[in-house]
Amino acid sequence: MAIKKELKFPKGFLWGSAVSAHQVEGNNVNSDWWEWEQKGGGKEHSGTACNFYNRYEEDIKIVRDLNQNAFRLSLEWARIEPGMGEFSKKEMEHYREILKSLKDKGITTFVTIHHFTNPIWFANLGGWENCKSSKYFSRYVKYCAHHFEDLVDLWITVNEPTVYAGQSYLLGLWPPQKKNFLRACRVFLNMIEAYNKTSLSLKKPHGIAHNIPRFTGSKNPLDLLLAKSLNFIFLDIPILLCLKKQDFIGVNYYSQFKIKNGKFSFDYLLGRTDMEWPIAPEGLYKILLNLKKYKKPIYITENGCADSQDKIRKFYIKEHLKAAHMAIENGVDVRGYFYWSLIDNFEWHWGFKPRFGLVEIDRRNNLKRKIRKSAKCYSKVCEENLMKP
Ligand code: GCO
Repeated sequence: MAIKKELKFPKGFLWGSAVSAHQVEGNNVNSDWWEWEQKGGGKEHSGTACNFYNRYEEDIKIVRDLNQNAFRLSLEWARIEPGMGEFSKKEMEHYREILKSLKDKGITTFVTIHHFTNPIWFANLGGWENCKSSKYFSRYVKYCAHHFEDLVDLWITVNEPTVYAGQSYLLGLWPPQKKNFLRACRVFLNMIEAYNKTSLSLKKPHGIAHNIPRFTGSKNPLDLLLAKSLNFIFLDIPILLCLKKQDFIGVNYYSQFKIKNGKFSFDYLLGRTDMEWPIAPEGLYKILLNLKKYKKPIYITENGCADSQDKIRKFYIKEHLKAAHMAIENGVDVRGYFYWSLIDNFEWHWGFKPRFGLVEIDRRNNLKRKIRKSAKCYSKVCEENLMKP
């Protein structure tokens, strides 16, 4: 649906993109994911990924040249604390260089402390199932606060605890590939406990990036009840469990799912991504309206689409920004939007095939960065803080 007037966003709105360490850096050899990949886990090995570890300066220049005023990245626990209680000065300095490069360009730093991957030593102690996991994690967060907080503007302590617990302990798709509902619940609750405990060490504003899908139902009352329950489970429960501690709510939104005769189905009215996820900006609008009751600032910390040919990305971004703008006009305190992702990257057990990047990575030509057309459209919105019809 074309917009009739310019959509102006609030003054100081953060416009950015996001990446995570394991998905872009390369050679994350002390992590549980690397070890799992070595044993044949997932479709592909992350290998050098996008070599962001060595090419971060080039990518940060792209962030600036695309008029983004903010950037979300993650610190890699397995690099910073490769052995239990042993911290790497070299890696600490490496991350300081990245953060300094962003700050020197006037880019707001949005830093994730845990984004799915763990040090091997932590995994060998039972990982997030271990009742002491929040103690081990607290030591790491305290170290990050002490060594990075002068260069961090906003913290995300944990990225998507529901997705991590679901993929790794319920569906068994990610390491350690368990399939047990109670273990998944324990992992989720330990991650929430870790967030609540460690937030005391952080002085800068902090929150969790919640993956919040939207569920709708058919006219059948049972479908509607199931959709309502799923929305409560995926939206309200994670937020209520850490509401007091959160300075803001991070929303990772991708798509909407319909419950029909008790089963998941997809409405492809507005099209679909390369991963067959429906394009459903209405879901983002409904989620943002629903979050208003919590009276916390909101950042859209991830929103994006797998689109290797760059056919739908411009439409996808515009439709979701329209949804965000409509929520803002309805009094929702949305303060920023981070497109997932800056560059094509390692999409977990799916490997490198899904292409989410504003910037294409040519994996056959030395990981050459190629700015996609859609990136330039988004860049215009970032520059003007408004979206033109
Ligand atoms: C997630 C993660 C990202 C994904 C992105 C696309 O939400 O799963 O934060 O690591 O790559 O969401 O699936």
